[in-house]
Amino acid sequence: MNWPKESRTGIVREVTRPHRHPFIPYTPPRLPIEDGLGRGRAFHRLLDERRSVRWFSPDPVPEEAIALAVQAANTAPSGAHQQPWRFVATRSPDLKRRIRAAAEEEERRFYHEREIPDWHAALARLETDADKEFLEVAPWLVVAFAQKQTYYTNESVGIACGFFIAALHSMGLATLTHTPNPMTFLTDLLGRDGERPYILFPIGYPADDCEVPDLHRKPLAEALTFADGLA
Ligand code: IYR
Repeated sequence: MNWPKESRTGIVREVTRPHRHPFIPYTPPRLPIEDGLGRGRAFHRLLDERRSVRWFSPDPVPEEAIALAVQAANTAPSGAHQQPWRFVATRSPDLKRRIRAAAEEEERRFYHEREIPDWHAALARLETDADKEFLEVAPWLVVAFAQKQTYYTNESVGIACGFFIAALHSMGLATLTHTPNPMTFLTDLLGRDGERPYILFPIGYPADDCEVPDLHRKPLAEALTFADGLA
């Protein structure tokens, strides 16, 4: 079926787009740049305080915090707006115990049986090992699943997870992007047939005696190149 569409120039043309979304105005008030930069600095300061945490407090975290973080994740851009993510949350001690047991089984294989020298060397500095106590101590486990392969599924779910992590941090909560490899056991344990586990997030407050490695972010000059000079 042909739908008349008025272009920006006012010319009406016929387009074949039976399922076209209706378009609505998007004209947010323009923020004065000084205010924008102020917000940008504050946002960077906030994110710069975030650290990945492996020692959690068992203190409870309300369900609403998880829902808010997923609402933030759910605003992520995605390939062809396919929104190919599903977040599955649990605080069931029994499920957490089973997830820990299955994750540790994979991690033991990774640490003791697989020969990946570069990877092991890079991880040695973080002093990680196959013990994943945090999977039972953290009050919540949330697994981000990628749904059916569509357009840019990995990128889309990755961006959603980035929003999710930032939202948790903004609420004073800590997490870890945990990816036991393989983690197909999560599909079975959480009954998500046809979905691919993407990241396992333990979520809670840092333990009172939590420590993190004294890592540093790479300098801006290594993260950003202004290519204007190349023209
Ligand atoms: N999955 C293992 C190893 C590991 C891998 C990466 I990439 C890290 O950034 C940290 C650890 C583990 O969780 O111990």
